[in-house]
Amino acid sequence: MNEIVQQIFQGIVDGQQDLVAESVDMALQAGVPARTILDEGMLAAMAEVGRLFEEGECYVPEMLTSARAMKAGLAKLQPSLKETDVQSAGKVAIGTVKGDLHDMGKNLVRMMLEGAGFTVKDLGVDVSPETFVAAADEVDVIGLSALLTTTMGQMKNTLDALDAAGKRPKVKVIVGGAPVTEDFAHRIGADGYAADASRAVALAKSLISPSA
Ligand code: B1M
Repeated sequence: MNEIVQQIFQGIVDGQQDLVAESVDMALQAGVPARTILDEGMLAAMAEVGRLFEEGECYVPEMLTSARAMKAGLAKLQPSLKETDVQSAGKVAIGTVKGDLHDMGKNLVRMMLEGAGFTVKDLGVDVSPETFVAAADEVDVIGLSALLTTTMGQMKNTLDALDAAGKRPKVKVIVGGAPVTEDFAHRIGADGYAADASRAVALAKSLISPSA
C-alpha cells in the first residue's frame, strides 16, 4: 500500500482527525486517485475498526473517534469525488432508518449521487418512516441506509408507510448498508439494492431512466 494511503488507514484506525485530513490533502496533491484513497485508506480502515470492535479490542468511544477521523478525511475528498458540469440526473431523498445512527455510508452515497448530478435531500439519521413519507412527493428516489441487523426491519416499515400513504407508485425505493442483501431488498419489496455507493448511483440512474 502507498505510504500516504497507509497513513490515512492508520490515522482513521487511531482516530486522528487532523492527521487524516492533512494526509488526504497530501495524497491528492501527490496524485493518488480519490478512489484509491477511499477504498484502500478509508473504507479498509473502517472495516478494520469493525473487526477490532467485534473482537473486543476497541469500544464505542474508539469507533466514534475513528468515525470522526473518517469524516474529516471525507470532507477533503468530497470535491474530488464530484464530476464537473453534470446536469441534474434526478432527485433523491436519503436517510439512515429509525433507530440507526450510522451515517458514513449514507453520506458517501449522498456525495457520489451529488457527484453524478443528482439533487439530494439528506434527511439525516434516525429517520422515521413518516419523515420519508413526507419527502416522497419531492423526489424520484428514496434511499434507505441501515447498518444494524436490528434496524433493517425499519426499511420494511418505511415501505409499508409509503404504501399506506399511497406514495409507492410514484417513488422508487433503494436500500443498502452492511447487513442488507439483495435477497432482503427483494423480500421487503424495495425497487433495488446496492452494495456500495458507486452501485447506488448506477442503480438510481437505471431506475429513473431505465434505458440509461
Ligand atoms: Co457501529 N456497529 N454501533 N458505530 N459500527 C457496526 C455497524 C458493527 C457491524 C460493528 C461490529 O460489531 N463489527 C455493529 C453492528 C452489528 C449488527 O447489527 N450485526 C455495530 C454496533 C453493534 C453498534 C452499536 C449497537 C454499539 C453499541 O452501542 N454497543 C451502536 C449502535 C448505535 C445506533 O446506531 N443506534 C453503534 C455505534 C457506532 C458509532 C456511533 C460509534 C459509530 C458510527 C458513527 C457514524 O456513523 N457517524 C459506529 C461505527 C463507526 C461502526 C463501524 C465500525 C463502521 C461503520 C462505517 O462507518 N463504515 C461498523 C463496522 C463495519 O461496518 N465494519 C459498526 C464505513 C461506511 C462507509 O460503510 O456504512 O457499510 P457502510 O456503507 C457502505 C455500504 O454499506 C453501502 O455503501 C457504503 C460504501 O460505499 N451503503 C449503501 C450504506 N448505505 C447505503 C445505502 C444505499 C446503498 C448503499 O442506498 C440507499
